[in-house]
Amino acid sequence: MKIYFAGSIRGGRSEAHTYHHMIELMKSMGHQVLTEHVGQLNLVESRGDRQIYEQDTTWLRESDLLIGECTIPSLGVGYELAYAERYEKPCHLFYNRKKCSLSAMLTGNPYYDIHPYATEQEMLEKLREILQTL
Ligand code: 6K6
Repeated sequence: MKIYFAGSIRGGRSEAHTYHHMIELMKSMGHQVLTEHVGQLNLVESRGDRQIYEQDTTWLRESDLLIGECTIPSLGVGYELAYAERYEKPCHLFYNRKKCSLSAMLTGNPYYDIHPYATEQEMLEKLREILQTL
């Protein structure tokens, strides 16, 4: 499956290690992660914003599903989630319930499959379970 992984970049990088572990799990199960750079720990922005927007929206349209880690509020991730809904991509959203209270615009929208978690281990187990059913 082609997976679009969404996680905060300019919104803040304090959960980048979690993104990295999620992406490693998806790849280890044979999936293609289109946005692997989101999990890079030392991320260097080299492209212009227009190019980023065009590439990411193209990848979103090409993807089979979106996996989002939403603990850190990010305008870019919020935009991607609405875009994915518009193109009817299945969306599984994760957030650490000890660190944030997710926006009602996501938790109130039945389109999204939302998975609150308390530990990274618990979240990775749930992610593995979801990927096994694909
Ligand atoms: C180069 C290497 C790593 O990052 C860059 C340049 N920046 C971006 N590259 C690719 N996608 C991006 C970049 N900035 C934001 N995005 C997309 O928006 C990602 O797919 C993320 O899921 C989301 C993050 O949005 P912000 O608002 O937190 O930046």
